[in-house]
Amino acid sequence: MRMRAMHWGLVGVGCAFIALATPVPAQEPDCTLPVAKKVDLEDDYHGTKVPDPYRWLEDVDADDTREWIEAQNCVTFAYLNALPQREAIRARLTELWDYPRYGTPFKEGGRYFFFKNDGLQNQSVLYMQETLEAEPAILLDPNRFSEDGTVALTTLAFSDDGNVMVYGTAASGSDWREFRVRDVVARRDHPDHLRWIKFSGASWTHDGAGFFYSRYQKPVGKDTLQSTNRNQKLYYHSLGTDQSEDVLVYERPDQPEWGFSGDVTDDGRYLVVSVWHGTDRRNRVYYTDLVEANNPTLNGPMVRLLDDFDASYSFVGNDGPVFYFYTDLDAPRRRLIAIDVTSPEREHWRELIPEGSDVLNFVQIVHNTFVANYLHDAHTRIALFAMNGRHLGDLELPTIGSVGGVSGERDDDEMFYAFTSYLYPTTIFRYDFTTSETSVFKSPDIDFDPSGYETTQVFYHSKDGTRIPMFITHRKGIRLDGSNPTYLYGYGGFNISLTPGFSISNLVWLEMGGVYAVPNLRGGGEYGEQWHRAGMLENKQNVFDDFVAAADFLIREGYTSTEKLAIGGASNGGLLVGAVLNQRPDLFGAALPAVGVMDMLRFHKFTIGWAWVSDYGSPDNPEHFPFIHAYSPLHNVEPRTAYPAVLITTADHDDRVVPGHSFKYTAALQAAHVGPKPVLIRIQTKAGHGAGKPTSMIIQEQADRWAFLVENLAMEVLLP
Ligand code: X97
Repeated sequence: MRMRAMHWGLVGVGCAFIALATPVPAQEPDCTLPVAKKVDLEDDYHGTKVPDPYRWLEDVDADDTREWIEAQNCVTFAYLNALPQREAIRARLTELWDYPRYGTPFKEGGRYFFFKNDGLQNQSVLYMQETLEAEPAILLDPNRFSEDGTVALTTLAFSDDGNVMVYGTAASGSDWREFRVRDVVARRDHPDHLRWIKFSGASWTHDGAGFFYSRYQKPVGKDTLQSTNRNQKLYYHSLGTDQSEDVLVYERPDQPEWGFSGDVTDDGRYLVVSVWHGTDRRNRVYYTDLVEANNPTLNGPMVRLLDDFDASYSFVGNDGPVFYFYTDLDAPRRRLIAIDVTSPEREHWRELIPEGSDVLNFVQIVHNTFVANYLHDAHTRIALFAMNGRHLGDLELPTIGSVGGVSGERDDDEMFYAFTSYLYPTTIFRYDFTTSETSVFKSPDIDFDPSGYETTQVFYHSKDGTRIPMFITHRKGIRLDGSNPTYLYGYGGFNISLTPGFSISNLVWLEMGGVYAVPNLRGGGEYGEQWHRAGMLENKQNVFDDFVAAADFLIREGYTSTEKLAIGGASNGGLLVGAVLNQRPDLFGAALPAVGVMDMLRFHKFTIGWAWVSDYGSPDNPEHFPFIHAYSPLHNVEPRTAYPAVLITTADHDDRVVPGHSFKYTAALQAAHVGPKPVLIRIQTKAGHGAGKPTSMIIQEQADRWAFLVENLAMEVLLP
């Protein structure tokens, strides 16, 4: 590797101006787009030399990077502030957002708990009540964690009797968690305080004396927001002790990339440990016998039940030594099996629910019934099965949509679930197993009439002929004359499915006359593991082809035209937008890549990035390098190209996809861009990858996105 300073570019900034959660002052700041300096640095990948002139932007705390960030935000916010519709959009978002909404209630130790947001509260509040009719009381209000709502509540885990709970918090959107313990009856915290937790839940032993959780070593040296996460260890924390006294339950120093997720079974008898290796869906399953639920043995041997890493196995529940899993072993759309751990050989496994034509998304046991959540063409179907696998029937759902947040225990007679769709505000339903009746439990009190809009599901053919589903939502009666502003949003990776969901942000887009289109690209989980594999590793280009084919379809069918078409995506979807922009800069009017993986040659060097090698492959592998290099957004920006209007977004505390990806990509795109359209980056402070973001910040960001599209798709907007 050679390194020599080439040309120290102009960093002409006349203002110190950073992203604020509150509206910025109207006064015009004096700033110009900084030309990022280029350094003469090159890496050799298996014989191919690849320059990395903006490597310095990876060091987010260096003075020159901070200057660059300030200058970029200065220019971006000056631009956004001057957009005529921005304030009206923000006001409309705020107005529509302001309605009370509830999460799915859940029962713990005989009491009910639920989340509620009054409307504009930055974080939803946790309530408890003795019965569904009783007056609810606040158990925990995350809005009190911080002044500006940037500390969010994450993990929740109750003891078996429901009298004490562990809760996790995340500051400024980081993946790092701190755990605390709260007495549910006294509604006061215990002194326990645990740190350096990531990618972990918590699970109590049934004596209520403590819980299992997983953590990393406290990072040394390098920034906690950049250093790599390896060597996760499984611990047991005894209530009332210092974290330094936690008992190490399992570690694998010989396998630094393995992680461990421990769950105590509902009967308190076993600790089931899922061993994960990054985002690979295949896992291992180990367990240890706690022997006595109320006097558990913590140091029993760890039994390696499923140690072949040949498929994904998700633990559902158990009847004594009989463990139930849903798995994709020999079944890419998954099935439910039972393994008796006293005779664990494969020939003794029993299949309870065979693979069907729909993907088995997840399974829970409520009322001694398997509640199976299937995806049929990317929308939910719920089927009920007896414990012996007999199909009892399907639940009737209101329309094409998604069911999430199913709650209920094995001995309950009722379950609750949330139903949502593009035009169906999230509603909580109660199902009574004794009468087989479904009723609306909580419907959102929202001033929205869906009858003026419609969602259709279309199927189009991608480049290689594959049939891809796409949801299209818009006002009824639009003319298919190519004039409609259209927002095409995709993801395409990691077996993640984009299923229909209600969002106020999208509603405002629809109100402004926009079309909202979501194709279910390959790489996702919509049709099972085969669909996922068709969009990963050397097949990743299929994802981009599917997205481009969606754009072609929308133009061909008269929904929109290039000048009126915007694309968007976040995280792996930000990579999608970046890659497609390079391949088809002529096809779109605007693009919104958010928190994207843009440097495909160095993604594995930061935080949990190495985990994505399962989907992306590794640039260090000579067989993978060519297909990765061929689409990496940073490395395929074409010099002297007129790009569409681009608003790149990232945040300073994003430790899932570090902001350096977006910084380097912005510098490259701005240097290459020769057209009249703006290419800008908006860098949010005190925010991360997205989870836990306060409502006020979401609204401000969304107003900026829509205002950017209104301007650059030349929309005429009349908001109510
Ligand atoms: C992640 O990067 C999650 C990182 C940590 N993590 C794993 N495996 C998960 C996990 O490496 O949380 C996992 C969770 C959900 C989906 C897939 C993997 C895990 C699994 C079992 C037990 C414990 C942990 N993710 C990807 C991401 O954020 C997508 C989904 C989660 N990306 C950002 C991919 C590229 C851009």
